[in-house]
Amino acid sequence: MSNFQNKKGPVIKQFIITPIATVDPPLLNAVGLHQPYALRTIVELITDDNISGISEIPGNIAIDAALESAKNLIIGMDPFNLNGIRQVLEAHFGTETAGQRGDMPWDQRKLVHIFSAIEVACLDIVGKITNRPVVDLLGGKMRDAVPFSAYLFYKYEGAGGELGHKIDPAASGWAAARQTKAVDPAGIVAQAKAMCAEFGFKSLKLKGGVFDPRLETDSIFALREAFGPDVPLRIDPNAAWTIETSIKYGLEMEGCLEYLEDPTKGQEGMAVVRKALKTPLATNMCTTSFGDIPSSIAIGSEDIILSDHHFWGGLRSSMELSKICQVFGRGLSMHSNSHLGISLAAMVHLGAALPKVPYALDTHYPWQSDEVITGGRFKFEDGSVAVPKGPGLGVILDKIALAKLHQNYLDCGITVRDDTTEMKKFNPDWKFETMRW
Ligand code: GKR
Ligand code: MG
Repeated sequence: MSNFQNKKGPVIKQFIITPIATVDPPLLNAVGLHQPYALRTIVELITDDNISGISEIPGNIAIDAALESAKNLIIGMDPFNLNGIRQVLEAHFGTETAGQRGDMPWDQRKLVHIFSAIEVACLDIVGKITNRPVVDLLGGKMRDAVPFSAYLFYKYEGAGGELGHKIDPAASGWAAARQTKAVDPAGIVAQAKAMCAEFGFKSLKLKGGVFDPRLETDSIFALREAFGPDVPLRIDPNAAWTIETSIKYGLEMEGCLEYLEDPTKGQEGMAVVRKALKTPLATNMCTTSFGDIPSSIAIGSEDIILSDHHFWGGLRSSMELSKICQVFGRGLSMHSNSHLGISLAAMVHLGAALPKVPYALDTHYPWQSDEVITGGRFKFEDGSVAVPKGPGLGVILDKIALAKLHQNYLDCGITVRDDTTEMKKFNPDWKFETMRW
């Protein structure tokens, strides 16, 4: 037997799950309003030779319980054996259907979240053991920095966190703009200017599905007017528009949009809209898993899939998705939810490994002010983030910040994301309606 076969691999000996709550301003979407804190869960895996790997996923009490239930299955496994880990988790959680994703703009499935958390932390460990960055484990770096898009939101006044819907009078620069109300085209243009001045973004995405599509379409025209025809624009109503509304306003915005994201619900509806428009359609809602690909291809529901490693089962699955997109002529970009630097680092490694990045990726990062890694928040240059240097993810967990954000979680009392209940505080009659307009 060779030395290689004799060598015993590392094993995972500790699995630490820490729910955290991070300050989030009152951003509006089709479901309602962001709560004053966004939930994330930080996972740390530690091997028998004390190598630690970390990851971050969207948090809620059910996901944390699911992670907890996977703990004893994963302890004792080799972090290099991601196929084996996946098999164990599939046997534990069973097959998930597309329906389990739910109607919300964000995904409710468990297996994909849990595998993503474990896979990213294992890749961080493997990178540290082999002294290679995660991008190399995904096949190698195709670019040194990854471009992101500005993510504009209609919003109420407020800074989030303890201040809730109040503002911090001491804030300046983007921190001041981040708490400013934006409920009309002029507010969105001012927000876009402040965000681009701070982060240097070269593309703009507007979260829609909030107000009458007339006002939202006018916001796009106002952005076009303010930024000129060379800045790519997108709008994402999160499927709140009917097919007729999507076609009507889609035709109005024809020639003005880089892509129209999830105007309407479901692959069939998207396919009808897509046939009526020249503007490409993108989705993070109707084609969200490998099981959705055959029908997407058969009926032509979108042009661009907005992947998200938290929802597609990790970074390697996202690389597999990129191959499928290439074969079937789909573009690929990335979706985002409120997140901190561990998720951003993983997105950047993935973005750097993809064969092509034809569209700047989504990120909510400018809306967050907290951080859970040492060295502070990531810097954006000209709208891009450089691939972190160092082995693995190239970021280190800040244990003091983690403890503070965990305390926020314990104090704030939020255990699930619930934008509808938050909105009812302003409008008691509010209810979430799929296809409101
Ligand atoms: O943060 O309100 C939000 C977004 O609406 C988010 O939840 C969506 O998942 O950004 C997302 C999207 O592109 O649909
Ligand atoms: Mg979207």
